[in-house]
Amino acid sequence: MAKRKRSYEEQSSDPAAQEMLIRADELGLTTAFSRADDMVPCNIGAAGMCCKICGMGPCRLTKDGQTGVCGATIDTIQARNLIRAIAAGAAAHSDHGRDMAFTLKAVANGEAEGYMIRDVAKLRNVASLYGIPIDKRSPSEIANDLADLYIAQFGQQKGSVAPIIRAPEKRKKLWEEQGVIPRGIDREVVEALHRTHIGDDQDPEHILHHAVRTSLSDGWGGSLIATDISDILFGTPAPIVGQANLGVLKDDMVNVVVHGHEPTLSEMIVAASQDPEIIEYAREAGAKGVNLSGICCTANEILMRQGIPAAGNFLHQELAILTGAVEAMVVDVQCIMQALVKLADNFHTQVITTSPKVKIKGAVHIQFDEHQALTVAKQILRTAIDNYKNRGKTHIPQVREDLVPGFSHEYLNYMLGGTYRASFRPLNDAIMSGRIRGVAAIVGCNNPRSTQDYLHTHVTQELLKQDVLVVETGCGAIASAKLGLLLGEAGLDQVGAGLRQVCETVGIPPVLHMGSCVDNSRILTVLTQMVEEGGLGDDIDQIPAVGLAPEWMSEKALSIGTYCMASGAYVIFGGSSPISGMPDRVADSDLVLRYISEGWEKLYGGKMEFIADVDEMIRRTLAHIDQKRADLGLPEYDPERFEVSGDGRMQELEQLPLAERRAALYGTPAD
Ligand code: BF8
Repeated sequence: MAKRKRSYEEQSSDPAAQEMLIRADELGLTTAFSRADDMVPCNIGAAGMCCKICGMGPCRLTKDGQTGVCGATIDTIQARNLIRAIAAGAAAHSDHGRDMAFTLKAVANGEAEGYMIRDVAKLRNVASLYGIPIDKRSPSEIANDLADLYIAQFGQQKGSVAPIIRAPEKRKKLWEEQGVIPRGIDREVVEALHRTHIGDDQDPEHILHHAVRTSLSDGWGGSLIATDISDILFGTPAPIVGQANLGVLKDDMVNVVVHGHEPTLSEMIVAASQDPEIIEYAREAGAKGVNLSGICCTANEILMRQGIPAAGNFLHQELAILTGAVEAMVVDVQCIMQALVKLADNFHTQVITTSPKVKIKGAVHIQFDEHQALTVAKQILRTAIDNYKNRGKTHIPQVREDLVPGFSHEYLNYMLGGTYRASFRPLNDAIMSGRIRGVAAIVGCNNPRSTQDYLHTHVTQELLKQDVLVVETGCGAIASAKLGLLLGEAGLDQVGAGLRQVCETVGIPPVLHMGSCVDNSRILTVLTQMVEEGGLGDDIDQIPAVGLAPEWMSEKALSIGTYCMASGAYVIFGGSSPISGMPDRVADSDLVLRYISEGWEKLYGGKMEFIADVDEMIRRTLAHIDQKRADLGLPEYDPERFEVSGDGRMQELEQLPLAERRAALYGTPAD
C-alpha cells in the first residue's frame, strides 16, 4: 500500500475536525490522521500471520505450507493473536470494574472522601439478585457485602462468576454445555496468556474456545460490575440534555478536558469544579470559571449522568489540544495517545496523568486516590487554573450539537411501561408487529484509517430509514451525537414510518445513547429482558438484532464483539480484520476467519465477521434481521405498512369531516 495524504474530508466527516486538521497542517504539527497516512501498515501483521511470541521469531508466514520456527501454522498463529487481543481487552474492562469495586468498598466503610451511594434503589436491586439480604439493612451494610462479592469475582478459582446468573436460562445452559462459563475473571485472562506462551495450546479451535470464556468474563463479569457500581455510586443514567463537539470549549473559561474511562476521578472533578472556592480561584486568575468537558468514554460517563459536554470522541483528543484553549487534559486509563504530550509542548496545555497504572513521559503526574478524591480533584483544577495565564492564541471551531443521552436499561423499562408497569412489552410488541424491524447496537471506536465518524453515522442513518431501532455506546455514540442523531424530534424525519411512530408515542429518540464501552453490558441485560418479556423467542440469538463496530480499533472492541457473539448476537466489525489472512496468496489462511463465523454460529447462534464495505455491512444486517423475523414467524417487514407516522396520520385525519374521522379512528360510524 503506497502512502497517500488524504483530503481533510477523507480524514474526517466532522467539520470541526476538518477545521482543526487544517490548523495542524498550518502549524506543521502531526496528528493520528496524518500519521495514519504516513504509516503504511505491515501487511503480514495486518493479516494476523506474524508470530512474535518467542525469541525464535518473529516468524512471518507468507506461503502455503509454511510454518513458524516451532512449527506453528497460520491458523494457530492467528488464533493466538486473536485470543491475546481479547484477553487484553477483557483485562482492561475488568480492571476498571475491579477499581470500581474497591471504591464501593471504601465508600461503604466511610473511607472515600467526597463519594456517597447515590442510587440506593439500584444497590438494593443488584444486591438482591445475588441473595444479599437487604431488609432492615443500611445502604452501607448492603454495599459492603456487594463490594466483597464483586471483589471476589476477580480472584475466584472455581465455579462460575456471579453475574452470569443474569443471562437468559437457555443461554446459561448452552454455556454450561460448551464449558465456557468463566470461573473467575483474572483466571480466564491469565489462562489465555498461559495457553499462548510458546509450546502450549496449538489447536486453533481449542484456543478460540477459551477466547469465548475469556470474553464472557468481561461482558458478564468485569464490565457488568463496572456499570453496576458506577450507577450505584453516581446514579443510574436518565435522559438529560447535553452537547457534543469541540465548540463546547470556551474562550473565557479555564478549559479542563477529562479523558479516559473510569468515572471515579471525573465525577469528583465535576463536583470540585462547582465548588465556590474553585470558582473564585478561577475568577482571580481572570477566567469566568472552570469549563469541564470530556473525551472518549469518560465523556460518556459524565455526559449521561451530569450533562457535562463531550468535546469529542477518540480522534478528537489531539484536536482539542490544537485549539490552544485547553489548560489541562486530565487522563486516567485506556485510549490515551502518547502523542498528546509532544503535541501539548506546542501549546500551554498540561497533560496530567492520574492513574497509578498509566504514566507518560513529559506529562505531569498527580496520582488519584479514592480515599482523598475531592482533595486530588481540587489540586488538579488549581493546577489547570494556574496555567490559564499561559494561554496563547486560541482557535475553537464553533461547532457543537445538542443531544439527549442517558438511556439506561432501568430508564427504558420505566419509559416503556411507566412506574407501575415498567416493562419492555411495548418494544417487543413493536418488533413483533413490524413497526420496528429489528434492533442494531452500533458501538465502538474511531479509527484514523477510515473517515472519522462516517462509517458509524452512515450505517446508523441507513438503518434508521429501514425502521431499525439503534442503541449506541462509546465513541460511536459521540459520533452520532455530533451529527444531531441523538435528539428526540430532530432526527425523526429521517426515520422509517413505523419506528417513527414508536419514538413519537414513547417519546424516545430513534438512537438511544446507552453509555460508555463497559456499558455494553447494559445492552446484554436489555436483550435478556426482551427474551424474558416473551414473543421474541427464548434466547438472545432469536431476537432480530445485530451488533456493529464500524470503526473499531481497540482490543476491548474485540472482547466486546466476542462476548456479544457468545451471547447470541451477529457481530459485524467494519474496517480491517486482524485475522484476514491472505487468501489470494495463501490458500486456507482464512480458516480462523471462517471458524469465528460459521463455526461459532453452530455453537452459539451468534457469529463474528469483518466486513470492509459499508453497504455490505448494512445489507447483511438487514438480511440477518429479516431472517430472524422469519424464524420467529413474525410478519415480513413491510416499509409501506406504517407509511404515515402518527403525527402525519393525525394531520390527514383532521382534514376529514367528523363522522369520517371517527370511523377512521374507531371503525364505528358516527351517531
Ligand atoms: O472504551 S470506543 S476508542 S474510548 S475503546 Fe476507546 Fe474505542 Fe472509544 Fe471507550 Ni471503547
